[in-house]
Amino acid sequence: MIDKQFDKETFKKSVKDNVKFLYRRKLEEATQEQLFQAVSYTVKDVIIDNWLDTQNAYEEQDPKIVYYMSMEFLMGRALGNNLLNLGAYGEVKEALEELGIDINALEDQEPDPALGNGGLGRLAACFLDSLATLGYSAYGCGIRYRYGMFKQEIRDGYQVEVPDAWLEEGYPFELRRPEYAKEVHFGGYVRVEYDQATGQNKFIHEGYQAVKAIPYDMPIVGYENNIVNTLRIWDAAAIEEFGFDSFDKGDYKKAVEQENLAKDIVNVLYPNDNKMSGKELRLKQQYFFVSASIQAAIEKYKKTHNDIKKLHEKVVFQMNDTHPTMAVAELMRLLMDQEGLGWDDAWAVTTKCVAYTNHTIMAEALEKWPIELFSRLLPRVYQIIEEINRRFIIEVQNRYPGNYEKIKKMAIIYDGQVKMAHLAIVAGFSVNGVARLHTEILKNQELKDFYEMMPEKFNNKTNGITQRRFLLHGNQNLAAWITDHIGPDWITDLSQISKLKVYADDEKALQEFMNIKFQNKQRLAKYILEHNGVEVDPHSIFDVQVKRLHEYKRQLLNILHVIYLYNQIKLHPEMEFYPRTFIFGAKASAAYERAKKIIKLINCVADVVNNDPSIGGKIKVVFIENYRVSNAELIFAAADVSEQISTASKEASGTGNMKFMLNGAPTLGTMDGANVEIVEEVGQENAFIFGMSADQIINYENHGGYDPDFIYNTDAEIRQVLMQLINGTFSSDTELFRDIYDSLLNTKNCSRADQYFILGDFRSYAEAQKRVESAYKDEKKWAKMALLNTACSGKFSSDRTIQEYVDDIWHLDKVTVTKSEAAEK
Ligand code: 7GP
Repeated sequence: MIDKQFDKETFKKSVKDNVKFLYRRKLEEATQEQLFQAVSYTVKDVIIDNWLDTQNAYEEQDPKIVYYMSMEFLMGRALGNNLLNLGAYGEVKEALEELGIDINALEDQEPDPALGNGGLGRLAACFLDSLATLGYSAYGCGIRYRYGMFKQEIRDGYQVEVPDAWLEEGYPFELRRPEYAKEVHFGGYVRVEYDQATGQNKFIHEGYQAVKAIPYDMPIVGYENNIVNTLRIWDAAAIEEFGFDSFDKGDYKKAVEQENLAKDIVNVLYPNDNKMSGKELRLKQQYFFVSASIQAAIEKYKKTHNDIKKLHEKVVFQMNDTHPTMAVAELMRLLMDQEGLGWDDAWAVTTKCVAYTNHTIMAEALEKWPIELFSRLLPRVYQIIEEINRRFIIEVQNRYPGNYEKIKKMAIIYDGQVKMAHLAIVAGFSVNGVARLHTEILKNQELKDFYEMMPEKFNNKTNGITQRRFLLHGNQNLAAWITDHIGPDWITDLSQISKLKVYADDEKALQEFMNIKFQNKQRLAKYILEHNGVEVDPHSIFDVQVKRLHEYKRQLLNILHVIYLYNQIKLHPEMEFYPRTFIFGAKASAAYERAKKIIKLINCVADVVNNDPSIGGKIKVVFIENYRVSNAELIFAAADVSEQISTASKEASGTGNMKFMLNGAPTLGTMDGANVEIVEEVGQENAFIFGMSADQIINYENHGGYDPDFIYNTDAEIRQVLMQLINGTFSSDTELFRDIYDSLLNTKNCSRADQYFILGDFRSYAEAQKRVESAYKDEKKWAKMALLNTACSGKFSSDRTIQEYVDDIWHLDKVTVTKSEAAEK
């Protein structure tokens, strides 16, 4: 059926027509960018037919809908992925070839819609792909930031942030839907009025500033199933009528204010990962998209249902961390102030509609808002939260009479602050962590009091990733090889990939598997040469750490170990050493000074090591600029070693770890996050595990006793490495890395020496790295290990994760969509 739509000749004609209509040019005259646009519009045309069919099917079958509420959706490029999911990649590739167009070059024209920071945002994108593929009705709800995640340039070894104007050329895969615009209100005050008729108080919000929220819909194409779901992201605009009105009244100032408010709200994504930014504008962003999304959800429900008290039978809101937690109060507000429900009815509905996922235990990521700010910006919403808090405290008191500690620890509003996680837990009917270990830590440490009071809410949903982007698209050679060996079922049922296990001792298969890895390494080497100007040897071990830069993720441990190896080779030039390329990719939050220093350090070490002829090219260090979804696909496919070296207990799950595994790279990691489950699937012998356990770390954190100075004083090689940070080895400015040095030791400048236990884990890491080297030298053993990683990755599909969310939390109905006659033509 899809082949028909992609009748080559029709397709080619459509591309030519688009070039003509859009640019008044002939195909031969079009730029690559214009070709990308023209082809994308042709593809969008096909998608829209499916989109309409899906809409019709949903209307007929009336399934329950999940609204995945997230401040971030890190989608990555759409063209190639959409073609694959439509089942038309091959045909289109051929058709384009016939037109003299290279599909890869075309895909490279697309900006990465980078409306997210890291793990949390990318997870949301994988979930949308799985929801559409599994046939569930779902909306992603978010913000259409004009500027997404900044582009990273490396100048003189430093990160420089460059604005990401991803919409500049026009984005072909979005649809503006002004007919679904909503109004969102900020500021003002609440007037209470007694309503004779009902005998109830009415709460009337007045004197506010209004912003218009305009949705843009992006199609989410399911894999070869005709389903197209929607990512709905909101743009903001001033409310013209109001503006003119104010202008007429001479209230020019107010009109301008509204204009500016609208412009500011959706201007830029906050570039923080695992850290809260307590900015007023951020709070506005949160309320803006939450309010618009919930209004839209209620409106949609009411079109075909008349009992708002049954909303939960058809609607569920999943809150991606606490950023959308305002959903709780906003839903209450709409149910009471607009739909006329009393508190108890509204609460009964709300608490069956909202669920919360926690993505981190990092204290600095916990959202707390000053009452002053909150109540000024959102007076009615704040009032509702106050009431939720008042009632909850009574419950706590009843449960723990006289225990004021409990109130202090559990209240939603305390100490002048609104604690969003507490609100999410109190109102949510489900609270989940994102890997087994993480959920256990939530239950036993971070959220212990809540777990004790409401254990039934807590559950685990180990993260997953979509194999369609990270293998089928990102590693096409391996994907084809796998399909040759076990058939194509793995594409929609990754558990099937275990069938590859029978090839674990098949020499021919192993050889082919490693040949593909080698080709992917060549492809990455070419990318690195083109983008970084560094030549790397694809025969060396590609040892990769790509993820956001954060101290807990310990890129510092990695680079300190590189320095250590460098010292070893210089000291013992004769020693056997298998050539290694250490590849880093990481953005640091623009305001995170130490993280940015670590990037500079990596680049300084690279400069020295890469240019020291005395080590004979045994070590190369490469920092890949502007790590993002599109180059990640190349990187995972080419990796030999997956560095997952966070301080145990700190990485909630990790998802990069799963992408490496899927592509046949064994994990070098701590027993943290989902690494624990990866090892469980693949076996200890097919991973390289090191370091202190989460229990040990937590024990040190709670009771003290960790002493990095002792290690420094007793281990000369570690001491040498640290000294090199401040003795001019890597920078003539000996103060440049002083802060990093200080952070590791009990100096006068440091309050918590080596907070992330880098020295504590150093020896164990170095020893694990030795094991990597000897394993790699044994070609057959390595090939088997790599293949088994791929073969054992079945659990880590986001399809599995989504099915668990559906079964345990959302209870959605499966939908099938058949192609309509109209679309067939
Ligand atoms: C991340 C976690 O750090 C990562 O371990 C996890 O795999 C990912 O979420 C998806 O669950 N957290 C964030 O990206 C983040 O910003 C703060 O968390 C809310």
